[in-house]
Amino acid sequence: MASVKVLDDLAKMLISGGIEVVDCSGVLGPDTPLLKLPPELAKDTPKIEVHKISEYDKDGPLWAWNWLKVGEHSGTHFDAPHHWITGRDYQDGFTDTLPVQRLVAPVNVIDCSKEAAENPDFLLTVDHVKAWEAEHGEIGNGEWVVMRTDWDRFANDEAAFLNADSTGPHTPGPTAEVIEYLVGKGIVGWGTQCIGTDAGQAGAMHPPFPAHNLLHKANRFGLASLANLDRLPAKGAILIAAPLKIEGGTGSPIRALALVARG
Ligand code: 23J
Ligand code: MN
Repeated sequence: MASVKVLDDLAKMLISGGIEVVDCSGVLGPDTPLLKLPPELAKDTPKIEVHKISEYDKDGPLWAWNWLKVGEHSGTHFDAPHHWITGRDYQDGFTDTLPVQRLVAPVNVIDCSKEAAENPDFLLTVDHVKAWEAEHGEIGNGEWVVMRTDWDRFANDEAAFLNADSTGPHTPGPTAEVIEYLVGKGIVGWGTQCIGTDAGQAGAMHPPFPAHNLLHKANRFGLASLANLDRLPAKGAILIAAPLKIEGGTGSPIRALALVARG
């Protein structure tokens, strides 16, 4: 069976390091940056708390363990279709019902790090994506697409990560047209290195929060606060991005892992 040889080769390459597993998640803890919404408009996700149950002490002499208070949309995380009103009716749009076959897929990494460094409000356009495809190859059905901005360098500083002023947050993201274009290509999902899948100023776009609106309307997934995308090739890596199987969940923190060929 051909598939046996593929998995046998993969296993050998994983053991030898010929395929590297790159950690595309940031640290999840009390200092992880969290989304801030206008208080008159909406409730925020709560601060992350890590509570010790025991650490080899009177509350558990031989073991250490914690319990967590954490919102679904915290840190490096997954957006399921039911997260947005446009995706509300998909029965397979929850963390416990979505098709896991789709979560392990080739990843296209669009490098916008230079543009984002020059302009925190940088928006990725269809022309830019088409130019990227002309250079690296077409984006295919069932694949992930992620926007590299190297924003993870701010992940230890919430103010810098959110980059908000009196006019709101200023972080890079996609235009509505890019998400429409990629959904048309059949992508499984779209990911960014910022607090959400949309740009900081996306509340004023048409439709508001176009990545959320258009991805989830089409039963596609979102990934936010991804890390270490500078360690991935433009094409050729496999991304594994799987949410916890939360009952009726709309998202979940993830340990995003990329398989990258070395040498
Ligand atoms: C709720 C409302 C607006 C946004 C978000 C959540 C996210 O970015 C998220 O984590 O999905 S923009
Ligand atoms: Mn989210």
